Formats: sequence, C-alpha cells, structure tokens
Amino acid sequence: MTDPTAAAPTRTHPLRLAEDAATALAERTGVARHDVALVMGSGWLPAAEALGDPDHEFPAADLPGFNAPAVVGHGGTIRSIMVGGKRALVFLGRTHFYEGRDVRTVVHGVRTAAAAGCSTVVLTNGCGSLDETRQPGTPVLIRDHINLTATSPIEGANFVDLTDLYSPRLRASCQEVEPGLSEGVYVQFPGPHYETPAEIAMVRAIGGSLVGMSTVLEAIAAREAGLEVLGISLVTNLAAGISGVPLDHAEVLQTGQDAATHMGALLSAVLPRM
Ligand code: 8IG
Repeated sequence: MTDPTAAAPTRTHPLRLAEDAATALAERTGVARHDVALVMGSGWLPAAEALGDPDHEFPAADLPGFNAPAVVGHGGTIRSIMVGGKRALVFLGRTHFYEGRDVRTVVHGVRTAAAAGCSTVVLTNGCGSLDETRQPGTPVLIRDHINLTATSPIEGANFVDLTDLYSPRLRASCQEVEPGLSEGVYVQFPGPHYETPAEIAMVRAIGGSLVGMSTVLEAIAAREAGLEVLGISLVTNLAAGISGVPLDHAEVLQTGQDAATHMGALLSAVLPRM
C-alpha cells in the first residue's frame, strides 16, 4: 500500500529535480518568480551582506537536490532579497566540483534559478591572478573561460554554442558602473590543490589570466538553460609562482572582507540594468 499522505517523491532527472526545487522555493518564500540569481563564491559573503537584509533566508538543503552540509553550520544558504528593483535569489556557498559530487549537483543551483524564473545569473568567485598588477581585492570581469575539468554538465547530444557565453551586454553595463574594470579569461582547474608554478606558466601560454576551481561548469549549464551570464572574479591572491609567497586560504577571507563594500556596491548598481 502506498501512503496517500506521503510527500511526492523527489524526481531524479536534473531538470525535473530543478523544477521541484523551484516549486519548493516558491512555497518556502511565497515569491512566485525570481528575476536574477547570484552565486556568491569564496570571499563574497561580505559582499552579499552589503546588499542588505534578505526577506527570506534558509538552508539550501531544505530544497530538493541540494546537499545536506558535510559539517553542521557549513552548508549553503539561500536568500531572497529585492535589490535595485529585482527579485534576487542569492546562493551563499556553492557545491564545488572538487568535492567529488557529480556535476549535476554542481550546477543544480543554476538550473533551479532557471526553473524559478530567473533570466540572468551572476556567477562570482575568488581566484588567483597571473597578472601581478591585479592585487588582491581587484574585481575582474570574466570575458571567456577555459574548461580544464575534462567534463560538462550537459548530458546527451546537445551541442550548445558558447560564443559570447559571458554576456557582452552585461559586461558593458558593469563598465558603465565602474569605468576601467579589467577583463580576463578564467581557467577552471579541478582542484582542490592550487596550481604548480609550471601549471601557471601553461595557463599563460594557453591564454588564461585568472585561475580558480568553480564557475565554468555552472556557466555552461546556465547557457544551456537559456540564462544570460555575468561572471565576476575577485582576485584574492596572485597565482602560484607569481609573487613568491605560498597561497593561503585566510588571504581569501580577508580579501573578501576588505572588498565587501566595493563588491556590494558594484552588484547593487548593475542589477537594475539587467
Ligand atoms: I580564492 O590561485 C582562489 N581559488 N585553482 N588557484 C585556484 N583556485 C583558486 C585560487 C588559485 N585562488
């Protein structure tokens, strides 16, 4: 006998699972549709705080398909907040490819955002810079990427075009808000270790200027889902072998704290232009 009072089982196909998460999000918040999603990367929590007080905040794991935290208190958090006239869905903390979860889980937030009505996603991250003139605390617009994960979030023969993946229109909006913002090519490594100096020399040779462990797979899934993508990296360290000092995660957190007001203001000013 099936129990007629039991909750409907969560569906497993990635797009159905994202629809189920979007339905649960609408029930949880009372907000039928969101306009834009923000994925806040390493060092970006203080920038999210600078956006103001959210109307709703709850553990991501309350929605279908999001991971329960591996460590109590260290799971992702979802917020719903009005910023610049837009209803924003903010993901604090993402599932990283280096956690060894399947790629479906890595991009579930982006697919949920699309199912929740978002037409735009802002993917942020903390990264290493190959250019030593970009000191920690410098925001860089992602102009293009190189995927070194050797995988894709797309399943089946869907030959998605990635030309202009990182919206020229949204990059121009950022340039209007902050003239002189620099742009770079973001290279995603699998991690979780940082690169060797020889690997950074390779990145330079293949045309990369920023290195990190996120964003690329989410951007591809976002394009597949029809979202407009804005990518913003916050330089938190110089890449291995550039400055001569070892890389340190504490640097990431401190840089985010120091840049919070700047990054929060940049996001707040760009959202109304979306
Ligand atoms: I924050 O220098 C941050 N994340 N791969 N290399 C890679 N990821 C990073 C780095 C970095 N800094």
